[in-house]
Amino acid sequence: MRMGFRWFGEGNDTVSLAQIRQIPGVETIVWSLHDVPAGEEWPMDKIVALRDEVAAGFNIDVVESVNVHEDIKLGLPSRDRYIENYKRTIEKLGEIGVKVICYNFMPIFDWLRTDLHKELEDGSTALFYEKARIDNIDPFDLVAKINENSALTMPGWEPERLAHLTSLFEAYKGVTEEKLWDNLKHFLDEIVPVAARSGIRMAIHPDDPPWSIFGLPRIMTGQANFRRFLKLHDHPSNGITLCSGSLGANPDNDLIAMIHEFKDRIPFAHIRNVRRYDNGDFIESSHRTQDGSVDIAGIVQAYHDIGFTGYARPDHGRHLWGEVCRPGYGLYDRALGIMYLWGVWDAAARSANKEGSR
Ligand code: DNO
Ligand code: MN
Repeated sequence: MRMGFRWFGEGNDTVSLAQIRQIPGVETIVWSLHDVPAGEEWPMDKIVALRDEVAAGFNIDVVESVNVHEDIKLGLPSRDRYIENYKRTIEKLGEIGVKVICYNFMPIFDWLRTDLHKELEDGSTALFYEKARIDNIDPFDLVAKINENSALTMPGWEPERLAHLTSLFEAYKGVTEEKLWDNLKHFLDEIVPVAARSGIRMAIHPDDPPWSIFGLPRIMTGQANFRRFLKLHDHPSNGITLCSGSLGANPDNDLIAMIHEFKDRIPFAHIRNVRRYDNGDFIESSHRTQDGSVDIAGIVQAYHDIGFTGYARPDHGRHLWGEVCRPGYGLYDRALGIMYLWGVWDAAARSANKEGSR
């Protein structure tokens, strides 16, 4: 397991590279060009500048995300141009040595929460999803609320996309789940060969939460659908970002079973916990198994059991000790999370060695 840490770039993140260097065992900066709109080809000078900034202390092997333009997901004729741009971006990232590109195929929204600073019993705050509010809210009200509460733009909530919400919702009216599958297959057939030639493994992120919201189709939701996804374009460069927190919001998802079934197709793991409530709400709790509903210790053990050599990151964390940061992306809880993941991993390694020597 190679440990990574997501970093949004100088001036765009409250955490510094110098701070990340002091977290034990972090080798990889998980990065992106956050100022390039979805659909545009990434400029080489910006890619190289980022690489040079990070390269002194870390590798730049994982990019999260190269966002997919909405016209690709909608299957519009204009997708061809955006797919070409996507391919050029993959090639450029391959040239500088990137190994994994994380992306998602969620219509309109990326991850969705109703409260970015919900207080937990211990006084820390975390991202929270209140099911009844999503079921009953007009999406336009929700967007306004989130923009009021957050000083920073969240990934996937780029202003240029949110500004066109009405027309986007109109456009998705005819897009069924099956149509979305077709559009995803078309995209994969175009880009996976380019990724393979560039030495890159594509890694789709699950939908978060893993169910339909506001009547929009969502398909990357669980084990059966991931099985179908991997067969859509059956190649090692077509892989998964297995996110335990996104998938773990649905109690039917058995993460450990997925790790075993998809073991050769997981170039990137997001490892975080969520606490689920009976009414369908969930909150992003600390990484420790006992603190949430997802067996993080069991998941790390499963990665160890399959001999996982891919990249991992702690994904989101709570906001601790008064830290002011990008929602979910503070320093402290993600650093604590990493130490928990290493603790379980190292214990698994020691016990495997002991068994081996018997
Ligand atoms: C949620 C996060 C996501 C992720 C993007 C990838 O679990 O990891 O915001 O970064 O969906 O495209
Ligand atoms: Mn994730």
